[in-house]
Amino acid sequence: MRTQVAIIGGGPSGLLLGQLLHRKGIDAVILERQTKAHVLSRIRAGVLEQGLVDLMREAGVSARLEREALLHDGTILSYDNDQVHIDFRKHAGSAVTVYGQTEVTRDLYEAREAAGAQTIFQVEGVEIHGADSDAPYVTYVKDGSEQRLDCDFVAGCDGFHGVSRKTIPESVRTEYEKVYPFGWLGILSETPPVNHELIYASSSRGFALCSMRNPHLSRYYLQCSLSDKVESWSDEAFWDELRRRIPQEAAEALVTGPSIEKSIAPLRSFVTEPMRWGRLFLCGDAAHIVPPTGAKGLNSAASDVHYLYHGLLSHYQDKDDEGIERYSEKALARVWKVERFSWWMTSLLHRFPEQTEFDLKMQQAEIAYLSESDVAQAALARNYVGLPY
Ligand code: FAS
Ligand code: PHB
Repeated sequence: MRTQVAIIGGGPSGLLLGQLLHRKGIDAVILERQTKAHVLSRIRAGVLEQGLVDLMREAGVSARLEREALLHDGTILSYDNDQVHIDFRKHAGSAVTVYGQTEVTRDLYEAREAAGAQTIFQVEGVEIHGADSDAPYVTYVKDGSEQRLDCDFVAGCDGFHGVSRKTIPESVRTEYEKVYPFGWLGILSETPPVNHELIYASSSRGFALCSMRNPHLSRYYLQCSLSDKVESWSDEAFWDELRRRIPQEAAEALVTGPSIEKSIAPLRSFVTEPMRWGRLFLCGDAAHIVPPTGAKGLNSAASDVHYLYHGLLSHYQDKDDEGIERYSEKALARVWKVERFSWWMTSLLHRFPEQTEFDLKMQQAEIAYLSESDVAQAALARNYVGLPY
């Protein structure tokens, strides 16, 4: 089998790239390890930058998003009972869009199927060959038999645990990592959100986040120990702890209900350089990971897709290779700014096991400065709504 672009991974990165390429008549085959149902069962990101919304529109898959998504003009940061509202419109001239990653993925799968573009599910043993040659190809096993996919380029959109990053020789790769000494316990509940905007809450007991998917579906997170197990957290224990960490007014307004999803995610900052090796291009979580505090995981995958899509388009339409030659440089320039913002938000709002009294004073001073400084609020707002591509 042959295609122009072999895409490894049918998550949001691979699907969005595939749909954008398809709209320009560039053929791409997606190889996905799981079933579609498994991919759609994942509960992950909830906040979209305008850049991702624009890409969804360019991909022709924004109709439901534009009907159903919520627009948020700001967010609240709280520190025990002190609160500061960050006004995105005032400081960054933009809003953010609240629409779950699950729905983004669903819309992209629906469009891909309607277009008759090929996605091969439940592939095993994917291997990328000749990425540093002019004739790369991918082998994989499907239903027990070895297959080969010849291509012009390979897009490694297979997430943190995929094979693409490891295809780049260790002698070529440099990896940067920071593992945080805590995780996030997240639940989804069919209850009305506690507030019309998100609340990022820092308290002496740890961090909490009040988010949502729609007016009837709420998403909450608690900072938890890495030794915590989901099964050791009853719904009641979760709600009680959440009340202790969010501002009193919100705690009193909180509507609780049974969780319909509950999971613990570890937090890390991670970047691999370069994001390109020959005709292999890494996109999204395959190349970088951020702690979700800045709502940047999915959104930084989107900016990678933007750079790679335009690079491939110029190659095929104009025989101009500057975009693909500079892909890694351009993608990483934005990735590192996103890594910094996500690390900063995480460091500001979480409690760290080895934190000293001085460290706590630094957090309090940062929040105090934020609450009184338009400049500081503008810096946070502009990073949160999304830096330019
Ligand atoms: P993904 O990991 O989503 O997709 C990669 C795909 O490749 C998967 O479908 C996988 O099955 C497939 N794959 C892997 N190996 C393969 C192989 N060898 N062959 C074929 N296919 C293979 N971001 C936020 O902004 N906010 C959040 O709250 C948030 N919560 C998260 C919670 C968890 C548990 C995780 C893991 C991530 C979270 N993220 C969050 C980040 C998340 O949204 C990612 O940034 C986003 O999924 C990135 O999309 P992809 O790059 O497509 O990677
Ligand atoms: C979510 O709704 O899942 C969400 C929102 C904002 C974040 C992280 C997660 O920073």
